[in-house]
This record gives sequence, C-alpha cells and structure tokens, in this order.
Amino acid sequence: MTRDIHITAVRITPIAFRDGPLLNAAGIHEPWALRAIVELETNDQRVGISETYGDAPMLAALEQARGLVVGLSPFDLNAMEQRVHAAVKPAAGAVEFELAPGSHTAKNAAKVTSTFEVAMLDLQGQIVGAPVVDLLGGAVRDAVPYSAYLFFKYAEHIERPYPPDAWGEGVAPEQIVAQARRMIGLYGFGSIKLKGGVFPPAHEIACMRALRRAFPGLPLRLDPNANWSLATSIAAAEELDELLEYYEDPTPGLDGMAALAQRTRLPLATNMVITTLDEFRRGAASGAVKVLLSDHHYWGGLRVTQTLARMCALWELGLSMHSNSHLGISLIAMTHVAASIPNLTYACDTHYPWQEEEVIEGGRVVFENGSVRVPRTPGLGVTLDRARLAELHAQYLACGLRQRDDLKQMRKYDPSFTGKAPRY
Ligand code: GKR
Ligand code: MG
Repeated sequence: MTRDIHITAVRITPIAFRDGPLLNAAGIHEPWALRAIVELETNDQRVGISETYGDAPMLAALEQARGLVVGLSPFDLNAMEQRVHAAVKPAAGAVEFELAPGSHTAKNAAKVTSTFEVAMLDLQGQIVGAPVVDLLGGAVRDAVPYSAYLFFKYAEHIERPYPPDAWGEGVAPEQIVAQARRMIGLYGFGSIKLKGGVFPPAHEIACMRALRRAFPGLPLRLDPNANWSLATSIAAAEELDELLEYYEDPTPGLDGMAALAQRTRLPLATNMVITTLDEFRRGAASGAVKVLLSDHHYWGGLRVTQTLARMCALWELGLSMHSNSHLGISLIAMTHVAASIPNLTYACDTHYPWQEEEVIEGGRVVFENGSVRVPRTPGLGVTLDRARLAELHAQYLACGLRQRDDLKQMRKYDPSFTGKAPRY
C-alpha cells in the first residue's frame, strides 16, 4: 500500500538568516548565511523536509535534479541516488570556498542526494509512524552531545545591517573565556572547540591556556583550518600537548598532516583532508588522522554517514561531526544520524548557538546538558513554520548575497587582507 505513495512536487526555497561577525582562516562571516529548504510533496498530501546549502551553485544543482525524484516512492532511496549521481555533475569553473567542504561542487551529487534522502526519510517516517532514527536501525543513545563552538569575533558587522548580537567582542583570552561561560551557561555543553587560524598562534595558544584554567575538567579542541605551516603546527603541538582532546586541521594537505602526525602524540582530526570516500581510502591508510569529522550534508546523506562510521570503526578512527552555519532542520537530521552511530566518540560540532532565527514550528531546538534529545515522533519530528520560511526567503531576496565569500567580507575591514594560506 505504501508503494502507491509517490513524490509529486519539489519545492526549493533559498533563505538567508542573520549570522555573526565570526572570524576564521579565510576572513569573516558575512551578515547573512544562506541555506536552502527543500520540501518533497506526495500524492497523499504529505510533506518531507530537508535543509542544505543555499549558495548559487548548490541551488543550480538542486534545480537540475528536482525532476529526478518526482514519481519515486519515498522508499526508493537507491533509485534516487542512482539518478542523482548519473545526472548531477560538478559545476565547471565554480569558485569554491576552500574552508567549507560543503561548497565544493565536486560534491554536488553527494550534496543533492543527501538533501533528498533526508526529506524522503522524513516522509518514510511519517508513513510508517517511526522517527528517522528508527529507520536507521534505532537509537543507541537518547540524546546527542554537542560541543561549545567558540569563535574569535568582532562585536558588530562593519555594515551594521541589524543590531549587534548579544555575544560582544571575542578577541582577548578573557573574552573567549567569557564567550565559553555564556555558551556553556545557556546550553550546558561538556566540551569546547575554538575556531583558530585567525590570530598569531601564540595568541590562540594563550586562549587555549585560559580556557584550560577556566574549565579544568572539559575536553578542548583547536581548529586553525589549515592556516598554520607544518613548522608552525609542529612548534604549536609542543605547547598544546597537554591541552587538547584533538588537534583539528592545523596544517594543509594529507601529506602535511601525515608529517605532523610523526611529530606529535596529539590525535589529529580533520574535516578538510578527508571529505569523500575516495579521500578516505587514501587518507586512512596514511595514518595522518585519528579522528574524522563527518557531515551528512556533503558526505551523501544519513546512510552514507553510517557507512563512514563503520569504516572509521574498522580503521580505528574516532568520529565526530562537522558543521557550518545552519538551522534546526539540519540540527535534527544530525541528531537522528548521530543517535544511530555506536562509535560516535566525540561530541559533535554545531554552529547553532550563533543562530538567532529559526524556520521550524515551535522555534529553536532545545539543548539539555549540552545535548539534543532525539525526537520520538514520526519522521524528522520537526515541521516548517511557513510564516518564518516566507520571512527568511524575503531576507534572501533582499540581502543580495548569493555565495559565501569570507575573504571579500574581510577586505571591508582590512583592504590589505590577502587571505594567503597558510598565513602563519
Ligand atoms: O563557519 O567559519 C566557519 C568554519 O570555519 C567553517 O567554515 C568550517 O567549515 O566549521 C568548519 C570547520 O570545522 O572546519
Ligand atoms: Mg574543522
């Protein structure tokens, strides 16, 4: 009977939401983050939802693929994947944002597959009356732990497009500690990650030391996003040795990470040098990294993330989760898949505390003791707030941004900023 249900329409709505002046190796976040909300409608009037990247190349890939799912049953995940991989190709000449693997158009097919898969699983769950996590084999944990993801930041965007956020400036070590206190106070996180690669390494190490003093019991991570040379990364490793749970992407390239691994006992983690199954094949064998940050949005979906987890178990790699600026539909999809993975060895990253706006009914997702409870209601367990969707779409139309460009944004603050990498 469920085989009579099929997808009749695909709605793709680009949205923009406020994003803070967060600093990173490439520059600084623009005032608006772009996402796309995808809805799959069925002949029995159900709607399955998904959230993904909203940059222009991704919207073009989604547009190209929209017809591929029409007529399919929400249970035909394999057919959907085959069709998408046959039709969706990398965009020729696209400008990619090196820091965020989700912007690589070589991953277009995986990104589109993931988007449709989440919405189809949402439909499947609604049809059979089961939460997505049950369709993935069931929950091995009731709630998924996330970490406090700290950023160096300015108090306000240079263009002042809206009133400043409540976080204030985050540059000096004491400001970073205050940011961590506020984030942990609000959400209860039990581990801390600092996005580095922004200021000279000595300053970032001083911040890590300040965090260690302020939070003696909490695991700490530092992620310079490949903005440190190999020599700098080796020197910094000696100072970070006692401080870190893992050392994330300090230096560029698999060879660089492998050379660093020979010189430090810190576990190296990555969401930059292993971002596809092919890179996994080469990367795992190199021994360069001990921890992988998965991300269903660009690895190809929730089921591929489970496969990746099994591969990590086989290769004795730890598993964590990467994030970019996102809203609640992504957070809930991350939570369902993370709840289904026995060897999730570290709390996941999330940018969610930096986001003030939402597109789901009921408003923001709640954290309890740093974790998100896995929904037990059918499907993803969240639904779209149509009024908010319309407002965030209007913001997309008005903001004028169509592709993330942290370097261009940084040049508004410092016209001499080159974005040269590695910078230190
Ligand atoms: O949001 O600025 C940011 C991050 O730097 C992001 O672009 C990275 O992809 O969070 C990511 C990471 O862990 O590398
Ligand atoms: Mg990272």
